[in-house]
Amino acid sequence: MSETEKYENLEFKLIILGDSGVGKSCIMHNFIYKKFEKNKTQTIGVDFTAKTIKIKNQSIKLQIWDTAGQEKFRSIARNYYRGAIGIIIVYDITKVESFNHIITWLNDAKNYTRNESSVLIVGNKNDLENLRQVKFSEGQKFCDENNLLFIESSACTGNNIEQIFFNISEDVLNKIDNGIIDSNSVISSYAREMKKVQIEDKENNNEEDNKNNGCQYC
Ligand SMILES: Nc1nc2c(ncn2[C@@H]2O[C@H](COP(=O)(O)OP(=O)(O)OP(=O)(O)O)[C@@H](O)[C@H]2O)c(=O)[nH]1
Ligand SMILES: [Mg+2]
Repeated sequence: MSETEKYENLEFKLIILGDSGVGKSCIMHNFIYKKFEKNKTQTIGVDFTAKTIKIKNQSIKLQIWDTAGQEKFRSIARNYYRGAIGIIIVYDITKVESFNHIITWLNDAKNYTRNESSVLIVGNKNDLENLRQVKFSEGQKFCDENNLLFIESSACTGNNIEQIFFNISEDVLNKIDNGIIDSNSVISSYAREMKKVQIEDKENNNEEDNKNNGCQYC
């Protein structure tokens, strides 16, 4: 941890949800490798990656879980929702049905994740302007009405891909700063185990001290 960092070992679990083919895997791929993979195969179950980012001098390790949009994998994918603090729901701006399904994904996520989680809605494929079926203003209105973060992106051109991950992480970080999320609940599992051991050690030492009434000779 550098001197200016406020929290140690922050690790945010993010999940990416949305209909099959909206571009979830391409978004994750572009974020990690900075390039578009045109012929990505459909995700089976879930895919996982990790990347560390910095926001306002604060390092945050992102644990990113890319889920399969296909119905047959939904129950497998749900097993990975637990503990997620950021939910990214993607629709395809050229497919209105994927926009209409956001509410289903939202309910699904809310049933299986933490109450304080941040939710970001992403209208992807905004490079395909001539095929657009969902206006930017419609996406924005839906998110304003439901108190959700909103952004449009393109995994093809890279437009706003970094912002997706920065915006949702910044929202979580603000909640930690404001006491809505306990920072100890979003640290790496290794750091959490170490903290537990330190607390147990302290309690054991206190017990020893109490036994001897603090006297070091008896
Ligand atoms: N033009 C354009 N095409 C995109 C974009 N993002 C993804 N695609 C295309 O859409 C196809 C599906 O993208 P994926 O990332 O595999 O979709 P997915 O949401 O992960 O699908 P599942 O794994 O089945 O849930 C890709 O093969 C890309 O060719 C984008 O921003 N613009
Ligand atoms: Mg995929």
